[in-house]
Amino acid sequence: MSDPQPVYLSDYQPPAYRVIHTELTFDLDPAATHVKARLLFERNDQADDKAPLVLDGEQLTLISLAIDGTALTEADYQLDDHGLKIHTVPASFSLESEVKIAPSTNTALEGLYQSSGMYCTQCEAEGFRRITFYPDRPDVMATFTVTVIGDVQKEPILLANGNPVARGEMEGGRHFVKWEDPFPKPCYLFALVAGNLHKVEDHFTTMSGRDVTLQIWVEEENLDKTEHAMASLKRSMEWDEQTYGREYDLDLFMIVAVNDFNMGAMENKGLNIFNSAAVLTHPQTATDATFQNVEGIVAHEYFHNWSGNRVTCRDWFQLSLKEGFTVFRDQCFSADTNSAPVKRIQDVSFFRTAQFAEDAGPTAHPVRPDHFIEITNFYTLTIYEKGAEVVRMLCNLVGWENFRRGSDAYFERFDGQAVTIEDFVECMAQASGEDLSQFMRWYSQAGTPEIDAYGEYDYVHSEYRLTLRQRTPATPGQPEKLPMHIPIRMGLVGTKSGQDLTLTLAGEKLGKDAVIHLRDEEQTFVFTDVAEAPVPSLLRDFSAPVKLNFPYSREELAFLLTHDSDGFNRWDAGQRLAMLALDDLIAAHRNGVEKVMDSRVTEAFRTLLTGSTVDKAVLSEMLTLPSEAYIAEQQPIVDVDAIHAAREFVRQSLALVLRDEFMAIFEANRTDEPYAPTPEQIAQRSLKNTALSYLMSIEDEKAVALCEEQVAVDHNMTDVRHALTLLVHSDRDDLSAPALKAFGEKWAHDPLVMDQWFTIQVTRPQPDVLERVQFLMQHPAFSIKNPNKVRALIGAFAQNRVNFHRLDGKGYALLADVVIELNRLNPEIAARLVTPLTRWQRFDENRQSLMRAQLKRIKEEPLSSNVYEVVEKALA
Ligand code: B3K
Ligand code: ZN
Repeated sequence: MSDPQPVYLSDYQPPAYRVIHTELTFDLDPAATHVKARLLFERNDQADDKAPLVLDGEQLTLISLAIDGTALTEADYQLDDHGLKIHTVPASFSLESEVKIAPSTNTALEGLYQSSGMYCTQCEAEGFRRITFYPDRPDVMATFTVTVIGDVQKEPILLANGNPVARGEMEGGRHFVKWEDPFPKPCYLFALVAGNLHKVEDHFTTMSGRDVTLQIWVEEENLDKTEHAMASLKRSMEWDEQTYGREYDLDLFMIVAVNDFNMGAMENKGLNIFNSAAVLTHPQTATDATFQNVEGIVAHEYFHNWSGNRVTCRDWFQLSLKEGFTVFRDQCFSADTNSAPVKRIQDVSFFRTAQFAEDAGPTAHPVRPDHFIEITNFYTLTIYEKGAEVVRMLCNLVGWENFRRGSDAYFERFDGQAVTIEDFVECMAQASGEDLSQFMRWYSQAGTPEIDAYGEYDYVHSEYRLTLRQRTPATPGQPEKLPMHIPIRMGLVGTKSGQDLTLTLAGEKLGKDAVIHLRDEEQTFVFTDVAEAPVPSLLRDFSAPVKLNFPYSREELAFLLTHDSDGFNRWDAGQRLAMLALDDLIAAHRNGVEKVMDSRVTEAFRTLLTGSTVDKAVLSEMLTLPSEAYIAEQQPIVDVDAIHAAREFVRQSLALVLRDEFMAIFEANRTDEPYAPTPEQIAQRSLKNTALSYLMSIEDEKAVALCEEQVAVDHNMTDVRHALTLLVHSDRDDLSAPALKAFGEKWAHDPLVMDQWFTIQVTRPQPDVLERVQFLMQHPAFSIKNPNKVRALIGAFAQNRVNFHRLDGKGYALLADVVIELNRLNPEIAARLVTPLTRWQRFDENRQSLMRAQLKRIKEEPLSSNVYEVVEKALA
């Protein structure tokens, strides 16, 4: 077997034939579904008239093939594992084919598969080729007519994209529904769902007065868990009209919840398919975080109707064109709907932990990669989140009004087309008159730019000189980097007044908060008329996805923490201050020296806890220490134990000194109000539970009692889960064991709650976790074939830093075992799961060799192209 080969962006060729119309008939059967296709093809003008017809097709059993009604013989075509080549075809013709597929044995969850007895599809990126022979590429867009035939009893509901146009009974207890989608689409947006589903229905009137029927389809027991998703959908539809002028286009919009799904959800035209974890909520079963996540994902998939579906990608290298833009859109929606600063803090804090790590590791790639082996491996934080940061920078660079005009132009000019990132950026350049040529490097250069900054105040001339030097580290395949165009939003905060000072640059008054543009490797910005010595507040609101180093003193950080007018940077100053203290403690731990708490951190926390200025949700974020994963990101060599010990020491020191203040915060934020996922309540719960976490870090007797009380409430999973987690993660097994048992029994029937039950247990710091994982893998609620279970148990364990990185290497071996098994069952999930092992360079030599040994063991296996690509890069 030869190694899988990459495809290159530079090899892109337009298709020789396009599909004008696609007609499909599915005769459903678990082991032998028959798919008939009638495809109307036309040769493109530019194509050679001798060009063969090349169709993708994988794991299909070919039954028949005909062109314009004439059956083809084996001499007319060539068939292999990846598709079909028909040697000669006319300029326009109809291709009729019939194939057989087996949904019940499809464990990869790509193409047509069964989940809890229901049929469903996942075609992005290249799953449609597992359904029928087709030019499976996004630049082939066709209208679709789809007939679904199923069993009246087992599949009373038969869904596909678009509008239902016919239905009827058939012989043998079968029935059919015929669907038509009038909007030309690439086949990755095709969807089919069939099963015993129940719906909740609502309506939305669009801005032009059209009535749209909204349906959420679920298993019967989940009918009471759809309210929040429906409300989120309606808010999203309204937001996209008001913010982008985008109206929904069909008369029907459907969401379906399925239990087995590789990702969060999928934006199939008119028929979004969701992982049940990304759509179902109920106060009793879902936490605040889940409520907010559901809102964001519902919005994201809905927004794709324009950014992705009406205007799609020319090829998969352009994936961030739809994903980066759509993530930016959903982030703005959530910011508008909830607390904007908290949304930004949470997004950035995740981004700086996880995307920075990706950008610094062996799988680093640009926002627009130039080659890949397996596109499924490129649904990454770089494509999604860094892509969104790049669109956010564009928006800030050209200003919202120009951005909106650029986006209108983009949707109008390219409606019904498959386009490139250049097309998008060009619309923004035209709308604003800005030169975005240097900016385009954000799409082609991988790696996180680092900026070293320093400033000097000149008392004599009242000048502040700020020097910025940028550097982007080498990444695989990209040893040399060019300077980026980096927008830096900033202010100068006067140390006397505590106020933002007016910024005057080269004689021009820029206001008190302005954006400066770093374009060269090194630039000095001289601010004049600076009346008092300032502390610079740089990269406000995280105006660019970069690492910024400024030699702040702890006093300066404490000053910014209370005086910065930018909420995001106030939070960031607190994180930086905590990081300095943590660095000292990590060093102390490593050197076996007694740990001493930095009183400046304690005093900063005291000010936060007793002051009244900050809103509760922001306060809760400010009281939260950087995560172990984020701290690790900042270290040259990751010492998991020292990081854990240092962070615990800070938590406990704060809790000991500020015990009464934390208790007062807890008490002040308890409420008897019935649960609602409102921003006010979420903020209050978050603050209260943060306080409880601190108190539990010292196992304060009263806090333990409060946890026991909170774990028993019945109407509020946020509180229950938090309290249960604190008990399980404490040393009070006498209390946590019965609580876990009761919880597991109470929720045995609910897979989404059982996922939480798994995660709570395998994220605790105690050393028994590996054995627990092994034990729980045998639990009846666990299944290796269900991606949510794998994420909840194995994925969560791999994030448990002290336990996954055990010095005996057993954590790594366990992960490798699961990867090897999943490589056969579900390569997409296997390739994702292996990620923590690929970060071996970050650890000490001992762990490095243990991690590499497991990667090598995986590489010995006959590998899917997915796992092959990741492991190959990791060992390169
Ligand atoms: N577009 C889908 C991606 C699914 C691909 C999985 N292989 C999810 C989203 O971004 O909306
Ligand atoms: Zn998306």
